[in-house]
Amino acid sequence: MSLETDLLDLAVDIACEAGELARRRRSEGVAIAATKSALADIVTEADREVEALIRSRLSAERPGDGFLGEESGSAGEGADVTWVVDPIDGTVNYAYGIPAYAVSIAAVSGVPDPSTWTALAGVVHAPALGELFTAARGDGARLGPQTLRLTDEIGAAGALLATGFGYDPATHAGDLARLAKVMPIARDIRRIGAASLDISYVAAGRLDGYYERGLNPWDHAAAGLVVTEAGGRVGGIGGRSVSRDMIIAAPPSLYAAIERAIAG
Ligand code: LIP
Repeated sequence: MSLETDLLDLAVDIACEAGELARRRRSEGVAIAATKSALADIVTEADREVEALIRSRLSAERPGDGFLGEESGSAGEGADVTWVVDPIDGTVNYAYGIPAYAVSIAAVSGVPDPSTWTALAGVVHAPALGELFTAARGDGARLGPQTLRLTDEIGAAGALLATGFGYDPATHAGDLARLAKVMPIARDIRRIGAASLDISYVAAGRLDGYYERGLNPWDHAAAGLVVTEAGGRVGGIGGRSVSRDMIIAAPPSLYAAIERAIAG
């Protein structure tokens, strides 16, 4: 066993417990607890309860680690290992009863900043869909027991791409202009509504590629490792790392094509 696989085993155990709680709360009915950055940016009581469960389990099992969560913020700065957590990614899907939502838990070393961290382990668990994407650094990526490995070939019809749009209506014109730039290389577009699943689907070959502006670290920390461990590339534009400015996840050749289309 390695540190990475030990961290992954813990993340999987916690993600499964957290996913069951999220699924149970969904079946009992969802209460919107508040809005955040915009009217459309909601948080449910379940988001808060699931993150509290994850944080409590991690604190009990690894008290010296840091934490960065979508709902409860950060703690433990300077720790060797920091957990980057989105308790329910795809919150709007979750609130509407659309099953495309996931518990996303990643362990990273160094400052929990996508431009500098080293992702060590990641799990993306979609409880309503019964799927578990996992990756440990240097140990590959899996969907359940199945090893994931990307090919760098895109069909003549073009790439099946996914993206998303920000909660702030003021960003929609730019997002749509960017989509118009990318459409010439796409056979079609999907908007699934949960970045962690979008990115994991690239690793599984369900999508050829994904890009989005405006993501937070917890949206992509786990799924980004799933893609890189499956042989894909995750980053920004012009050699920059992932940031709120842009994330692209794709096999290397398509990554370059998406980058050219967006930058063009
Ligand atoms: C969501 C992402 C989605 C993006 C949304 C939002 P949340 O995360 O998964 O891809 O388009 O704007 O950021 O808010 O459900 O955790």
